[in-house]
Amino acid sequence: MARPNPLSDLNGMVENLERVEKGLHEACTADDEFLTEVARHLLSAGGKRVRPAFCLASSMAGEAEAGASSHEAVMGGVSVELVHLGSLYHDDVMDDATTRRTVDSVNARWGNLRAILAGDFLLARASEIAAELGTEVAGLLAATIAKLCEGQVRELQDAYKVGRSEEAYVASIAGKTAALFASACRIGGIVANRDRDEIEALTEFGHAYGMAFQVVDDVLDVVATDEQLGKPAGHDMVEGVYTLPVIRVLADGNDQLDDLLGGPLDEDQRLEARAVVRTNGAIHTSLATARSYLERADEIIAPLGGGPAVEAMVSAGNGLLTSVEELVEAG
Ligand code: GRG
Repeated sequence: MARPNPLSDLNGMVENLERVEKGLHEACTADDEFLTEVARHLLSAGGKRVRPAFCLASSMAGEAEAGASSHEAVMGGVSVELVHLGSLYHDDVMDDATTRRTVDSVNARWGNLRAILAGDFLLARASEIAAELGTEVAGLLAATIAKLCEGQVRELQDAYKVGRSEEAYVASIAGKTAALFASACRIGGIVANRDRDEIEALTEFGHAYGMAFQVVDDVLDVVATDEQLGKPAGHDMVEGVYTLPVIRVLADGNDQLDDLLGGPLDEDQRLEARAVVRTNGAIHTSLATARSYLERADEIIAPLGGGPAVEAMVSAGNGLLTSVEELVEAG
């Protein structure tokens, strides 16, 4: 399932993202050849570069035309993608993941120790770049990394908890995912010297979009195939991560799912659990929740006026939902 960059139709975005790519390549270069190889592994494997694209679009929000981004906006994009990459390195160690972006995960290829160190290296590079963009961006990025960790810890604390509440889920994804989208948009606004109220609106937009993004990601884990995801499907339930559709089926009193979950799953149990969640209305209500986050995102960004960047950011939300809705209907 191709999930392209949702902002690639914005004028200048393809070229701006090429500049981000160059910056990422340089940032992933270490004195040591081996560290360079490990640090570039997931970068070379692809990825949509969604967060840099939102940073770039935010830096042009409200302008009548979109085009070449400033150097600062490009480097803002590089810094947020490096944080994302670093978090994937660490996440794959925690999950003992074997595949990411259709290739071997870093831990699978080189072991946990090297994966953690290379992840740290990427975070250090992100911090270095953020510092070049000023103390506000540096402080923001550091606080964002802390929020990612807090969100992830919330998730770990709820592992295999069949009574996990929606509030606990929302608090976790706000930290582990929405915080970085919020900061990507905020950095775009800061480096473009936007008014403070515009910077706040961009931040809130990024947060709401990031919440929808994670809900969609969690629905995809249940409805998509391994090939479509580029990693094993249904892995969240195996890992004891009970996401919104699962929480809703359990809250509905589904005994079959309740009996299956609460501990590790074998292959048959994984397939059975997926089938229960897929055939229950929770997929549709979860997508409705994602839609309401996107509606909130659109409302927040409206005061920034029209212009191609804002229009692209709004239609990115529709694209996000359409791709998964099509998959649900086809499946
Ligand atoms: C030290 C920064 C740091 C974090 C430690 C491990 C951790 C705490 C946080 C993990 C957070 C995490 C993995 C959130 C999931 C975010 C998510 C939806 C990832 C998939 O994003 P895409 O679809 O992936 O943008 P691509 O491959 O396209 O970049």
